[in-house]
Amino acid sequence: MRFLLEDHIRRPEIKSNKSTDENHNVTALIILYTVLAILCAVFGGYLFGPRFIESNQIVDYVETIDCLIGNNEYLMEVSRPIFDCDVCRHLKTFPIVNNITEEEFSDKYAYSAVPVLVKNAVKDWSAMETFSYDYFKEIYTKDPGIIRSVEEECQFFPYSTEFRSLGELFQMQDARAQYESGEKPWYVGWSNCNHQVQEELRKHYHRPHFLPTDAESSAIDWIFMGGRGLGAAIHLDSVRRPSWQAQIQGSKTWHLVPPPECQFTCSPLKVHMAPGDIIVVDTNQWYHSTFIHDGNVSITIGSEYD
Ligand SMILES: *[C@@H]1O[C@H](CO)[C@@H](O)[C@H](O)[C@H]1NC(C)=O
Ligand SMILES: *[C@@H]1O[C@H](CO)[C@@H](O)[C@H](O)[C@H]1NC(C)=O
Ligand SMILES: O=C(O)CCC(=O)C(=O)O
Ligand SMILES: [Fe+2]
Repeated sequence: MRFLLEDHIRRPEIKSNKSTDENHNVTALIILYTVLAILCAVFGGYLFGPRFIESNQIVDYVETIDCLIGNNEYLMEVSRPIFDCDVCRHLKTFPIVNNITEEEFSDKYAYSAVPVLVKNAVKDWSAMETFSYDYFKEIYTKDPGIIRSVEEECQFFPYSTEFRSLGELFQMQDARAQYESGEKPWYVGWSNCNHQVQEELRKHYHRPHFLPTDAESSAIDWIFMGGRGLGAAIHLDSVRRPSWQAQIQGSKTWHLVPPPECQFTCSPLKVHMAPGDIIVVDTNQWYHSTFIHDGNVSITIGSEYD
């Protein structure tokens, strides 16, 4: 869940001394939210359920989207812009291309909210041979200042694990880190906002060749790592910009679900990512979840662009 809580929960007017008008707005929002929560609890299964039943993996997160997705999500639902269903009306399957030029990418995908998977898009990235649990552990723990700054300033998503920080992730036993059988599974994600680490990481990858030359890339890298059977539960981000993600090792399936206003116009989409593939998704517009397959621990790196 890569949303900025501050944007949606800790609005200044909620915390500071406020005028009566603003109080009314807050009250209205709370009432709206409560009504939505009740409607969702009653009708959520109907609204969100039927389209998912086709796929077995999906059953897990039908339950998640069924109205138990937490308070923040409602505030986000209320405040996010309406999705233009024309974007997804004709998408029956996830768009996949084998090669794409910058021009075609700019025309069709860069800012359209149409997702795309580019097969074998990673060329000569040493990340493919370098990135591993041990590699990340080494670069983050060789200097206690790094892990401290990352814990204070960057985001960490423990998903279903007990880890509360990147530091804790790197303290697990080797057998578990290597996903030996019988060990407890794990899957986490984090942003890197440390310059030293960024410099090191960027020796091993470049921005995708098809991104528009004038697109500004975020300085923040996102890494998702972990093994089979886990993944990110369905959610919507509010990072404002679309993002790309490259599969470095292992494989995962992405499931995209159009927002409620397009439930009857657009289909859910899914796509499988193998090492070397790059996916581009506007995670602010598509609800999304991921599922990691058997085999090597999945490692991805990505970033936002505009
Ligand atoms: C993709 O297309 C570009 C230009 O059209 C070409 O230079 C490049 O070699 C192609 N890559 C692959 C993997 O086909
Ligand atoms: C796991 O990764 C290694 C190289 O890192 C590769 O040779 C092997 O085929 C991968 N295994 C699977 C199941 O993909
Ligand atoms: O790759 C994952 O498991 C989740 C990625 C995600 O949620 C995102 O990039 O917004
Ligand atoms: Fe996300």
